[in-house]
Order: sequence, then structure tokens, then C-alpha cells
Amino acid sequence: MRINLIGVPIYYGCDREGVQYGPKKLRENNISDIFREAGLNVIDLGDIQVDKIKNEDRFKDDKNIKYYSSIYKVNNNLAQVTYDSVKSGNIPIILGGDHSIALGSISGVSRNFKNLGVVWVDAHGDFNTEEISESKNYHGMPLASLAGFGKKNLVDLYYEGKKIKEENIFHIGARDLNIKEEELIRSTKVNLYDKVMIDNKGFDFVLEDIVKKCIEQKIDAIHISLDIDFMDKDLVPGTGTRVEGGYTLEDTKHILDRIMSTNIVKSMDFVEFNPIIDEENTTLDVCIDLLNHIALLFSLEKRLSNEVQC
Ligand code: Z70
Ligand code: MN
Ligand code: MN
Ligand code: MN
Repeated sequence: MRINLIGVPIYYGCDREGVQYGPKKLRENNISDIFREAGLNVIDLGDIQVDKIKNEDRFKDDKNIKYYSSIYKVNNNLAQVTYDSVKSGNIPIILGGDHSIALGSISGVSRNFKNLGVVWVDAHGDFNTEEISESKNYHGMPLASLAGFGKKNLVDLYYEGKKIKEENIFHIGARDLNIKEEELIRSTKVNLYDKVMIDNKGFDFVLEDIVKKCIEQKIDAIHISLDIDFMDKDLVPGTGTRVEGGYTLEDTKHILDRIMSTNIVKSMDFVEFNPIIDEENTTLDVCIDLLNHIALLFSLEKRLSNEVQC
């Protein structure tokens, strides 16, 4: 088993420059070494190519999705890379860029597993369709595409049909949903653990509920899609859409601990880190801390699976 790092230097999903430098900033801070020093084999596959599109051309291909053609192409290419990675028994970790890249990463991974589950950790729903989206920014829409809603070409990206069953989606941390987006997501079987529920019932209730459902529903692999704006706005100045009332670094690690203890986490997105709006590397430090924790959890998993084999 190897960790495969894949950078996707794109800002077209959020239409705010800077987030495309996330992979570069993390590599400058030796992200490969973090995984290597945890005892893991790691191959950095480099970046997915993102073509340069002029700002004034952003509505040229679709009046309701900014940079539509480029988002389609980048995600289609990314899907091939994540599919090949998991098919070879490796663990792709996709470094954004904005959250639009989850369409491709999850489309690729889902092709390799019979019954994929997705744990989406985010202050936002990312469940708009292009019709109801107020911003027309695709990073507010990828989860809807993956569940089969909105523009058909995106639902059918990489291979035909929706990529994840509604009930296999576990959304944690929502506290900034658009009105129509909330109506849509609540009309589905998506498991929505929003701020109101988390604050009432606590993370342990939420996490045990997710693990229980993964077993009941015979989920065979889990993809974690981590948007760093899940954390409180004061912790992550270097992200484009900060939302107050968010969670701590320890809360985020606790979620990763429990979900990864299932030993079926096979892929992960790490998105929305924008180094050019960061303040004194506050967000960078949080990202590095989290990635160290993720590396530790994958190395624990690897050690356990080796012991079972011996
Ligand atoms: C809003 C929209 C958003 C970040 C997703 C926000 C979307 N719902 N922002 N992730 N960082 O524009 O659709
Ligand atoms: Mn997001
Ligand atoms: Mn978000
Ligand atoms: Mn913990």
C-alpha cells in the first residue's frame, strides 16, 4: 500500500484566486516527508493540469456554472488518476484547490468499490444545483452532482450514472446552507449532521451513528472529503469562505480518529487552503498538524494489517 499525493491547483470552483497555490505550499512544507516519516510509502503523482481561462470567459460554456468546461475536464482527468490509484491498492490523497475537485476524486474512487460511503466534513452543504445556486460557483455543488442532481453531464462524469447512494453520504458540520440547498438536501436520504444536531447530541453520538450505518449498509470503502472551513473561522484565516461557530483542530482529529478506525478509509480530499490570504501561517500550521495526524492514522492502520497477516 502506498499513499499517492495528487495536487489539483484549481480556483475555478470558488472564483477566488489563491486556493490554487495550496498544493505548492504544502509541498514546500515537505508534505511527502510527513507520510514517509510516519513509516508509509508515498509517491507524489504531481499536479493535474489546469488550463488558464480568462476571468471574462467564465460563463462562456454554461450560464449557470462558472468555468464549466475546465471544471469538467480537470475532474474527468482526476477521476482516471484516483481510479488507477485505488485499483492498484493505493490510497490517493487529493490536495486542493477548491472543493470542486471532489467530483473527480470521488467519481474515480467510486468506480473501484461496490458500495462507497462518503464522509463530507464542511461548514457548507455543497449541495446546490446550478439552477438554485446563488453564486454559480461549482464548489457549492459537487456533492449534489455526485448524488445525481443537477447538470446531467456532471452526474455522468467519467462513467454514466450517479456516483454515491444518498444514504451512503454522511455530511458533518453544516452551518451555512443556502435556503433552497437546505430544502434539497433535506428532501434526500443524505445523513445530515448539522451544527444544531452536533451541538445537541455531541460528536460521539454522530460518529457512532455513522459507523453503525456503515456496517448496516455494508459500505465497503469510505472516502473522506475534508474542507478545512469545517473549523472555526479564527483557526483558518487562510480559507475563502470562513464561517463562525465552527469546530476545533481536536474535533477534526477526533472525527478522523473514529472514521479511520473502521480501517476502510481508502481515499481523502484535503481542500480549500488558500495560502495567499493566510495570516502568519496560522492555517498552514493547522493543515500541517492535521496532515501529520492523518499520516499517523494511516500508519497505525498499516501496522495493524501487517500484524494480522503475520
Ligand atoms: C455557498 C455557495 C462553499 C466553500 C463551499 C458557499 C459554497 N453555499 N464555500 N465551500 N468554501 O456559493 O454555493
Ligand atoms: Mn466544501
Ligand atoms: Mn466549505
Ligand atoms: Mn480522538
